Amino acid sequence: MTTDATTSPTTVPDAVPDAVAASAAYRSALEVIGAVEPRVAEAIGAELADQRASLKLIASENYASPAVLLTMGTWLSDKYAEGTVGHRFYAGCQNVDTVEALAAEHARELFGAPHAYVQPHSGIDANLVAFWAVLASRVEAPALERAGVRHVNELTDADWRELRRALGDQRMLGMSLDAGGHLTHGFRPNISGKMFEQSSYGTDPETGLLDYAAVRDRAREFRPLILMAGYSAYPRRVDFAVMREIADEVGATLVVDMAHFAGLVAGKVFTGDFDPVPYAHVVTTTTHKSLRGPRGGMVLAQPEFADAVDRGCPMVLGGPLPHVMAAKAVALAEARRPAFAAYAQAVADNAQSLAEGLTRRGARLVTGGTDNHLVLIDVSGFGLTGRQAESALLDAGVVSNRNAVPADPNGAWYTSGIRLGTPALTSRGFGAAEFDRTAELIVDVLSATAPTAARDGGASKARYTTADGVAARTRVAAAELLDAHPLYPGLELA
Ligand code: DSN
Repeated sequence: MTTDATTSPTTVPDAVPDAVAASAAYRSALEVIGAVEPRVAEAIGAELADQRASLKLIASENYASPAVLLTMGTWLSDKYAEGTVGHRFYAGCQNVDTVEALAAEHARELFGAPHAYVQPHSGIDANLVAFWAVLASRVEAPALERAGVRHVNELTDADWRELRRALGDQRMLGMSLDAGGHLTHGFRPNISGKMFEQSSYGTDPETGLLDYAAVRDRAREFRPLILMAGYSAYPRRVDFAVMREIADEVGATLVVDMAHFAGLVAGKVFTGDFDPVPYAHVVTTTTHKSLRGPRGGMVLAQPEFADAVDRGCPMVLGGPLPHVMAAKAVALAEARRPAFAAYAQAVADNAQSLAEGLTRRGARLVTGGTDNHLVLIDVSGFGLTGRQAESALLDAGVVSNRNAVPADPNGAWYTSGIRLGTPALTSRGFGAAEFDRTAELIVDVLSATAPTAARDGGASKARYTTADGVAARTRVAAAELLDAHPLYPGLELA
């Protein structure tokens, strides 16, 4: 992949997708699919109906445009293209070269990054590419050879220890899971927790806010190779200028996982010290969350890491998905339009409205509010676990997910929190009033829900009951909101 941003800016079209044309395209596609396996065609249609009918508040989900979705259903999928643009292990990659180069160019221009690698299939993949790139760029080659790696599945814990030792016992410092960090930031269930000796920084127990002085102290003590920043459940901005200062002071490489808030960076809601791109050595992201693209990942890098990042496939990635890279190009082109900046600002404004609506009605929020796209309710204030709250909300047509809160007494499975995000419903056109009404519905359901005893009579963290009629009433109210803001307006499958 080219590493400089010297190409002339791509022309970004302003036309909005035509619902009539999209309807015709999907109808034809479903007819073709249905002729082979009607049950799959039916499930695709049912998924649209389900998505249209649910109040989707999962902070990591969104609705990609028909243009992005249609791009994935093409014969670009049929091409193997291991390697990089102009340097492939397969013949006939000229069109894949075109779409990959376009996606990378849009990414560089959108984020102001010197280098972009658009092959990762997911956020975990993007992080793996970044971690190997840092190891490859900063650890001497003889150490890698001495590791004598066998097939990864055969490695025992002792092997991993040996491998880590051979790599010089490299360390990663990331945000703890219960403070909102992500399991790919060095935690045991993920390979990053085996590759690196890991330590975490948390948040201030009083305020719930990131305590930069504590991060600095921990970094000085732990001396990580990688200082990891980014989160999946922290409802605040991060000051990346300070994080870079800390990384520089201890000789660490700053890797920022912006998967959750990439849309806010793209839409210039997070600028200056809150934009990770100028400060991080390497930035990773998914493309399907607030960025509203296809399901996939991406890496942005400073020039010194570019070559190593480009070795992502085959080092840690399978063959690139050309149809998805093409869809990334389309989504990134969309994100460069003025309308996307307005969308991103609305995502943040709506999160404020949701947070204020919840707080006003008595819900306790971790950190007391939000300045990004998500809020985290501590549902212990309602006498519930996250699991009970998640299920009760789902019964009422509100789709959310349970999430640990800092120092969660209920652990990572039952949890004490509910995470809510605004990207998806903002894509449907919800504004401040609709999010305030959504807050009212959520508090109604949580207030009307109580734990019930387990089968053995003891306390249950999963069982609950909601007062008669509340779930049904909420479904009706949610349907009113959803009907007023249709998903893919004008798109008709029949
Ligand atoms: N699964 C994503 C989320 O929900 O935040 C992160 O991997």
